[in-house]
Amino acid sequence: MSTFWTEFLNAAANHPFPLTPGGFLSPLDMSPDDVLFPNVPPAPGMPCAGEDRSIYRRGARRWRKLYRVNGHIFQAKRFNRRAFCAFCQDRIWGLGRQGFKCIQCKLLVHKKCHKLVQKPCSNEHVDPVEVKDDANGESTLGRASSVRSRAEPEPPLPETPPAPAPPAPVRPEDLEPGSQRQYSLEDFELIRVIGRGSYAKVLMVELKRTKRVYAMKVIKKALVTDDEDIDWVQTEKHVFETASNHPFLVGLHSCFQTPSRLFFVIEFVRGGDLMFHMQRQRRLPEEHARFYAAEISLALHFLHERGVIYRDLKLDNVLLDHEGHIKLTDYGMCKEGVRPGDTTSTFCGTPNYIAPEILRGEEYGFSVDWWALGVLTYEMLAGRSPFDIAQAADNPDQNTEDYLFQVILEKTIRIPRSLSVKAASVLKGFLNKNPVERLGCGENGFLDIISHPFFKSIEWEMLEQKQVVPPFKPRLEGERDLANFPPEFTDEPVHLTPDNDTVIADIDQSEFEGFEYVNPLLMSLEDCV
Ligand code: C58
Repeated sequence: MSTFWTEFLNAAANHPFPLTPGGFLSPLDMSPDDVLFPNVPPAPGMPCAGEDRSIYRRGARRWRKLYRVNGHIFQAKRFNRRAFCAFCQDRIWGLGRQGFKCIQCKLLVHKKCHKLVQKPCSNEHVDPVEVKDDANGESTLGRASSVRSRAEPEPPLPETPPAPAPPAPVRPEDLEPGSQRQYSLEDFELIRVIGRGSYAKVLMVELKRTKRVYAMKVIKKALVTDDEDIDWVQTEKHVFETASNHPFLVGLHSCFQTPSRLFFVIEFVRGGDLMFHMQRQRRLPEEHARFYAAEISLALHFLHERGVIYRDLKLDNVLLDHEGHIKLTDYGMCKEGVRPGDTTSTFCGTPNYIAPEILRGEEYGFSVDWWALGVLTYEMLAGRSPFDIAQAADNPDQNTEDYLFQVILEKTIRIPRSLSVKAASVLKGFLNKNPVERLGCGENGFLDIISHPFFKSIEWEMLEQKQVVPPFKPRLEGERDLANFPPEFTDEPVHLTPDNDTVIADIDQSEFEGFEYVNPLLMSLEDCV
């Protein structure tokens, strides 16, 4: 059995006319093209004044794994209602992704039975790229969602399915005296939209009681309740808990939910992101790029040591605090529970930063983060992506995701001659297409990074204690200065659309039980106000 993705990529690479980029784009990713320039171009399709087309804000996506057996194209699925396995006739029930469904003929089987299916697919000739969403709103190829393979055996099938427990929101008055109170949407004033991804919208908010500002990541449950996406909400929470102990990772204030949404309240980092900073600077002096790359390395290494692959390093996710130190945000793509040498295989990330081993459909580990750091460091030093293709904008065939993937896999990376030998060497080290030879991925792991000549002037211990003065201090007028924020969200209304009863009726609220959380450390800080 091969994963469908491997085959699909091979087919795409040999395809004379590129498959539509829409085949890859997530239908959830429907915000207008996330380009950053508010100006009007001289003519449609022309770049705006000062526009650098190499830098786009594009959301990360997860691709769903598809398994091909006997003409069927199976996708992991969670079944809330009655479903019976077409192979063993038993009921498909249990938590998590307990079954597989063919995206063509809709055949349902247990995950454990899917390889044994003998009945061929009745609908074999449907081009998977052309498959449209069916009436149930189920996704087709290209929808941005994750697959996390479950190692545990299937739970035994109960005689009668347990009734889903009703959601149990905890009210402050229900709590023991002295325990932390929970938060709700009413506690916050929504100030403005500051970011958006395939799954989430991010707001700047104020906690009314303390007037403190936070970032609030809002996720619609309807987008995660389908299929196997639930565990990444858990992962995001765990990573937040881990991250609270590190100076270069954003920490979590609290979590709460409404019938339609999940909310992560995040410590607010005020200096904007590296994407915004780069758009003003074009390219950074080596000294500056070195500082950021070194702080990011420490953050990644911290996560790796705790079994987490970050998987979504990009300029938009590197925030600058008021002093100019970095903080990584967005743990929505993380993979947790990875031990040294362990691998995973979910196809995910943001196209420009996806490592070759992911594109090749190979198993991968922490190596993908060091690749992404290579791409990001290249962007800082060169002012453009290493995979930028001149004239690509004019040639529609070269403007597709497939073409980008082909370039990442095959093209030799050109390092601008203006860069120093050490900078060129660190870029070549991180951007090695072979993860085994890549800088940071060998036997010595992180040691090879900290001892690389490019980082010679870095005092790593001082750096981790924020004892090194950042090369650039974001200009901030006051607590709520918006000068460093991307302008594209300025006009967006901050309100959340009212809950829709029919959408809510389809959500299995039991999936989100226990989501509420209050960070005790941040809470006690608040009480000091
Ligand atoms: C920043 N790229 S999680 C805006 N986007 C985000 N900002 C923050 N967290 C996240 N303090 C995002 C996104 C996430 C997932 C979906 C995609 C967007 C954040 C966290 C903590 C500030 C921001 C740019 C920016 C940075 C600072 C202020 C305003 C805008």
